[in-house]
Amino acid sequence: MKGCIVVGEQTRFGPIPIKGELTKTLPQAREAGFKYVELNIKNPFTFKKGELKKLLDKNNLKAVALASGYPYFMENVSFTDERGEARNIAIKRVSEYIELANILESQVIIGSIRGEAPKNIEIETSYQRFLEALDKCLDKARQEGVNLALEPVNRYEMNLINTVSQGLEVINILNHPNLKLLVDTFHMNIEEPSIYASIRAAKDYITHVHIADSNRWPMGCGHLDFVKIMELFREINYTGALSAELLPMPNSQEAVRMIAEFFNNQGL
Ligand code: LER
Ligand code: MN
Repeated sequence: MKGCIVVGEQTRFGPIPIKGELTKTLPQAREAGFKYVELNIKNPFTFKKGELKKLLDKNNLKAVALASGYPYFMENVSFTDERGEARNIAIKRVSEYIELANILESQVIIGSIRGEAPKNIEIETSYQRFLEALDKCLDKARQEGVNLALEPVNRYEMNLINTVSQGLEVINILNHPNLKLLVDTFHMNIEEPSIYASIRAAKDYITHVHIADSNRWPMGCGHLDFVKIMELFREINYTGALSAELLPMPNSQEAVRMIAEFFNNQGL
């Protein structure tokens, strides 16, 4: 397993322990001892093609995953938007993240980009629009040799794909080799009857993990049992990243210190 930390540009998306310009935050992650990062970047091509890879290499960092939620937060487009044109823009943006993931040998997270299914129409219509958009992105993902990591997100943030079993259902319907699952301990704590049973059920599909305590603070600050959770990840032979996507609480510096300490104690 790989200990990883989310690094991102300034945005209203909260659970990013290290926020700011990547030219400053990537050296910060390296100095804190990290080798793996997940990137939350506004525009996949803020940096010219290849430049971001150079910046990562210079800092001895590997980007194991790219978030793709910005087009939803910044441009108000998503896979479930009622406007066909807005759905097409969302697909185009995700395709750009996929191109960047190809350059970085990374994967792309499908989380917030699915949007909030509009309340005034049947949820089934939104679900079909989501499936159709995701399927188009999967065509691109196959061409680029990149995996997409579908993330169930708790009901208070999104109204589509809240549970691990709903995520597995999408994987089953689309049946595509490039579609995998991301499990987030914070969301699972809210939605799953048993975090352990859900991880076990999804074990063949998990390609990435978001790790945070029950209150989305660093591990050890809430009431999740990380002894049991870590034992289980080892038992199922999970070899991917545990990516700390959590609030910079009580402050960014202290959060980064606690995350690094947690991974060190785990021998990661
Ligand atoms: C949102 O809470 C979250 O967990 C993100 O990873 C969604 O992309
Ligand atoms: Mn997450």
